[in-house]
This record gives sequence, C-alpha cells and structure tokens, in this order.
Amino acid sequence: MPVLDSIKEKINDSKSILILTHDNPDGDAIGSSLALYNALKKIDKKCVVCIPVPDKTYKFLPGFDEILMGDILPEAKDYDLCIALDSSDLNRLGIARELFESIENTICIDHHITNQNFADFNYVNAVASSTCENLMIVLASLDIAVNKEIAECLYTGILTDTGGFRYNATPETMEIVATIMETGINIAKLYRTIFDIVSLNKTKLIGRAIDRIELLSENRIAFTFISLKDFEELGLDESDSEGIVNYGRNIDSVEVSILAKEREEGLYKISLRANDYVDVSVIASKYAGGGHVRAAGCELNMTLEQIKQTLTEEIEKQLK
Ligand SMILES: [Mn+2]
Repeated sequence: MPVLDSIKEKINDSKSILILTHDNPDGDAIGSSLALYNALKKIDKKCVVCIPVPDKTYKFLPGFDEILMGDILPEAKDYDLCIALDSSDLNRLGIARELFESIENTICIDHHITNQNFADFNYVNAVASSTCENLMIVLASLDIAVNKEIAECLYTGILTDTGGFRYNATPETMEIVATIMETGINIAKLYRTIFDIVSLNKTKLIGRAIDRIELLSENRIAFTFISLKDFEELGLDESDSEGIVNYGRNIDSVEVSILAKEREEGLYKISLRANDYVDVSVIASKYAGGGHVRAAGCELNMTLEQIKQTLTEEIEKQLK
C-alpha cells in the first residue's frame, strides 16, 4: 500500500494522537506541528502537541497556547498514535524520544535527506522545501481542506525554511503556497511578525555586535562577538542572537562571517556563515561541530584572540 494511504488509515483508525517535533524547534517544526494539530481538530481527532521549549516568536500561531510545554511529558498510554514532524532521527526528539518509542503506532513526516525512516510509516520527500510543504500533501490525501488557521501555520514553516523564499523553493513549493494564499491569510503581517519585529534590547544587541565587526584577511572575513555581559545587561540570552551573524556576511567584500557568543567564561559558541564558496561545515566539524556547507557552528574553549587566529587560519586555506 502506498505510504500516504497507510498514513491516512492509521490517522483515521486512531483515537488519540500525540504530535512531536525536534529540539530547538524552528518555524517549520512549530508551523508543521500546529498545522497538523489544527487539521486533526477539524476532523474531530483528539490530539495534543508536545513541545518542551517552543520558540516564542511563533506565539501568534493558532493553537500555540494549547501546546503542552515544559519538562513534564504526557504519558504514552494515553495515545495510540504518535506523529513526529521535521525530525530526521530519534535523537532529534530530545527528551521526548522515549515517549515516541513507547507509543504503539508511529508516523514521521519530514524533508531532511538524512532522515532515518525511524517510524512505522515515513513520508519523507527531501526535494520539498520544508516539512510544511510535505504536510500539505498529507493533508490533501486526508481530504482535509486548508482553512485560515492551518494556512498560517503552513505558510510560516515554508517561509522560514526557505529564508523568505530564497533557498530550496521549487515550482512545486510555489504552487502549494498559491493554494495556501487562497485562504486569504495576511502574508505581509506574517512576514513582518516572523522576520522584522524585534525588541529594543535585541536591536541594541545587534548594534553592539555590528559595532565590533573587524574585517580580516583582506576584508574577506568578518569577525565579531557577543559577551556574557552583553546578554546580562540587556536581559537577553543566546537565542536572541539568532541572525546576527548575517550582518557580517552581508558586507560587500566578505566571504565568511564569524560570530562568537560567550556561553561561559572562556567558552564560545561559534556561528560561521559563508557567501559563495567556502565550505564552513568542514571547519566546524574539525572542532566537533557541524551544519551545512554555508552555515555551520561549533564550540571553542579559547580566548577571543585565539578564536580569531584559529578560524582565520582555517578559512584562509579555502579563500581564493
Ligand atoms: Mn524543516
């Protein structure tokens, strides 16, 4: 039986469904979880979304307030089906891994090429921009029409995983987006809420990081840092530094941008971003980190001077 038919059968047969997604959930993780939640509610299924620490950026999404948050997980015996979204392997589920494994029936909907097919039924199309794009196909096979609530969640996932339709968006992505838009959602407002709105203190943090940018290796490397003191003084934490590394990357002469964020004294989380040709994932993996070719990260137990020197040397091996 085709996997979409098996998924449809499992969902229709189950009474109580638990929805899980990955640790440090992004817009696609939260968007797909809430899209599925709103869709299953529409067909009168009992379902719960469990995300221990959901990113508050997405608190405007329909259903966000009903997410089960915190370290106390629900009990496996209360569910006959668990659906994992946007997760390539069991470890990505974090503290909910055991819970997933304890539920009798499991489904995974994802778009990562590295997906391990860890559920009973896996719908994984790695050509899709996002899990939300794949979820749209699943919802169509379930004959669930997309309403405004579902559309806002799906649009959020596609918008964020494509970086505002810059990466991985295919003609199929845009066709799905067209269907989503037909519900009449306010895309300008969604875009502004997700990408533009920041607090005053985050604006000040951005300012501090920009102010410290140093250009190295004939202006092809941008280096900056954020200290623990910055986070403390502004009442912010590391999650508020999201996206700041891009200010260095956007400077006209720069190929690689480095942002060092102090985690504890002498320990820094490093974000690396490249523009055109440097493979930063190679550099990050050398220091037990990882990521993608143009976006990667690692941790370094060094002083800022040592970090600058070490990473500059590594990057220079690849500079043309
Ligand atoms: Mn995703």
